[in-house]
Amino acid sequence: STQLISSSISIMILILRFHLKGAKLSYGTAGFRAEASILQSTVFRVGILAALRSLKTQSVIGLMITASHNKVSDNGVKVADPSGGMLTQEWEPFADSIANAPDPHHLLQLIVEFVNKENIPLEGTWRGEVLLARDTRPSGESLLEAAKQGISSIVGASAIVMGVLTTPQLHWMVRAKNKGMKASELDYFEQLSSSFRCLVDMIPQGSANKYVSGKLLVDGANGVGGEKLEVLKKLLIDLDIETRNSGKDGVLNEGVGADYVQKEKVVPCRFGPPDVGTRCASLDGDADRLVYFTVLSNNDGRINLVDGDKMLSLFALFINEQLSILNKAKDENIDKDNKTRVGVVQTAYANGASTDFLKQLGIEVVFTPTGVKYLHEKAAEYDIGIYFEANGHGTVLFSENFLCWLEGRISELSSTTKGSEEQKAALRLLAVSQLINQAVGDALSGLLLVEAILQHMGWSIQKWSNLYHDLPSRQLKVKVVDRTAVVTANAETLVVRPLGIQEAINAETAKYDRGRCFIRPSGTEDVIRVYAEASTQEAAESLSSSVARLVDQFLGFGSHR
Ligand code: G16
Repeated sequence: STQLISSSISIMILILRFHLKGAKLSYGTAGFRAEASILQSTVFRVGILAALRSLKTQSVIGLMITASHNKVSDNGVKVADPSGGMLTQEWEPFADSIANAPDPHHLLQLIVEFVNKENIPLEGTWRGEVLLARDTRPSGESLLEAAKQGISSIVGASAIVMGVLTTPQLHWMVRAKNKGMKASELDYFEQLSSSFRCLVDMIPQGSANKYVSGKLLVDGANGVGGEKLEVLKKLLIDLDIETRNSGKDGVLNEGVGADYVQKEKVVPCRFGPPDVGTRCASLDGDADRLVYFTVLSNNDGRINLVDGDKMLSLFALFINEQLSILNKAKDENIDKDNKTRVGVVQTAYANGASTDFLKQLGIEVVFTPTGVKYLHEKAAEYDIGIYFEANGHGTVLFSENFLCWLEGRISELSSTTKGSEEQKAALRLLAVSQLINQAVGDALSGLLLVEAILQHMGWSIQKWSNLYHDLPSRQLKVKVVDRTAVVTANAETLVVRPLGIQEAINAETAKYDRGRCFIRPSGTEDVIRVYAEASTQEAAESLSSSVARLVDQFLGFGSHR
């Protein structure tokens, strides 16, 4: 079409400025990530993709510039679909091919072919709209500019710059805008704070114990999450939060943040012996992950980690409790054949003890490969789907059907038994659905839900942590010549290629009591990850080191760390 040709011309011109530099890129676990200086062309091209996605879906799309937990010199780009979730996996091959097109001619050809194949309407009244945001990385500003140019190279498409946001805030805004709801940053903060308030107001008399009024210390990873928490906490009268590592004097993700705390199991910078006994939490670089911890008293910098699995368990317990209050009161005719389906989604990284605990609660547990895009998709199959990676990335999804039923039940109970336990349980579930981000895992909304539930239960972090005892585990990463040489199956628990390595891993694992071990190529770093679990910490360390050596042997040179 004429428009495509004219937009193609602007692509041609711009691409000369944004030419491809460096390595082959892949959309990976969560978008393209690399050293920031080679990303201009990639981000420009993803801008084009986002505009086309907006035209295809006739909806608002999001584009986020972030490399989340990676080091500050890296950056990345990912796309949020109309639902606020991750870009549909069906478009990932197109993303890969345009990101790696060697020259403007090839790029143009790929775009034209794709527009035709997908029947993307270029001439309708909807011209495409993309919300753009970035985290606090210094390279973000110029990459955002490249994204803007990419979007506007599709004639008529508009790029709306939302500025510095957490990744989940942008996803939330995309979802809200497409649902015709209020979608500003202030609306986000107001929704979180009012639903939190609602949960706190319905706490049963006498259950809130003294500890909860104690301070919560939050490590902001020297990133955007700390900044935003400072704003949010002004709206929260029931929480005493002290934010550290909010970016003023430290480097993003360096010795701080949820990834560091969870992997190394040590205190982040600016936490130490005076904090023993205090409830602490850590956000990652773009605030889509959250872990809790306490500082151990032996003064060696080690922590008791309360990870994504424990958060998931806490949420599952609370939701189950509310459902059983609601179901107890249920009229024989209501929802008789339609029992609420609650499902939990985990990955191979989930601690074995957490899976046992959840199964004992009678909850259905399923596994997917790493990457919230997989977990989210699976969780959406349930009435209430709770998903978490051990690294603290996750959320709780409520189906439209369930919410519709719940709202009906609330109005019915308001006219019959107003103020009853059943009505409160229903209202709590509704508040949870408004508090916890329905688009993607969100450290800020997750933190408020944890705090509300702890207050509701009257639990200390120790009590929460004692729900079950984690099996000792260790995670390592190994540099190899080509990480794509590792191909896995069965939710990443089995290596199919290179041949022979799985047998070697099995033989090693069999030497350890309660041993479990798997390897997988990272989708965000150029490494192979090794995870090992066993009945003692020494055994977990030893199993992970032996398997890391196997990875070295099978996949080339390099020393693991
Ligand atoms: C991203 C993904 C997560 C994943 C993590 C690590 O998190 O969203 O689902 O667990 O990367 O992935 P990998 O082990 O493949 O490197 P984030 O917080 O970095 O966006």
